[in-house]
Amino acid sequence: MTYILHYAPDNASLIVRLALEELGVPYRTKLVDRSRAEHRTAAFRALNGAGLIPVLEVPGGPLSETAAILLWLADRHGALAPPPRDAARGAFLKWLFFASNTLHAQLRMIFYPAYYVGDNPAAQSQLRRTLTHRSMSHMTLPDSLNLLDARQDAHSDADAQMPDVLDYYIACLLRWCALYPVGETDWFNLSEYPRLATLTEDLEKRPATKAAQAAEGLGATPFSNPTPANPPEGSAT
Ligand SMILES: N[C@@H](CCC(=O)N[C@@H](CS)C(=O)NCC(=O)O)C(=O)O
Repeated sequence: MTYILHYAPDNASLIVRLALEELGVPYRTKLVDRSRAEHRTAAFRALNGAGLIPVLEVPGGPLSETAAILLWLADRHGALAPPPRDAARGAFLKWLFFASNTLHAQLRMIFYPAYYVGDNPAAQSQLRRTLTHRSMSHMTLPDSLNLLDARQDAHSDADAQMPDVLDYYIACLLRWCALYPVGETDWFNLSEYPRLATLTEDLEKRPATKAAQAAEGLGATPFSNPTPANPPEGSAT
């Protein structure tokens, strides 16, 4: 079966696109028009009850949750992740879940503060300030990025040869740290995370990244020095 990726440009679906490109498996895309809030329609919710992008249609039905889709693809195609019995599998799963349930979740809070603290601008600013300052006592965005930067030590040589799905997940999260919310990204400086910066440059050399750049209008350096997406169809927000 040809997979169907329900996507919006520069949304979490980008990570799945990169994995599909890297695997070289056939897929087609179906735009979710965010400018018309298509992800909130009954038709889209029939695919993902949470109303979130991405969805990947696979032989067993529609799959959602980015990390689950990535893991499913890696296991099904036997690539882009350590296999179940590999010694590196545990650490891979730990950081995949960390990227999904901590870093990605933190980013959602600064992208959509109203979902978490309501419409009060002061409360929203406070949430952003709290999440974007280094704390060391509880996990904030810079703390999460520090941990992921340290994780790169463990396998950076292998990365340069053959990235895993988590590398692409992290690269996209770094892209969004640099771009969103527009005008409120001062807290983020990729050079403070040198091993992650190297990862972004390595991934930008790969044909999978080039394909995604063209498909979603991601500019010349989509991870290491991103510019706002200028997609041929649809909109990022
Ligand atoms: N936990 C979800 C989060 C996905 C997510 O945040 N998707 C965004 C687009 S990047 C979305 O659908 N946002 C619309 C909304 O939250 O209303 C996953 O990992 O797939």
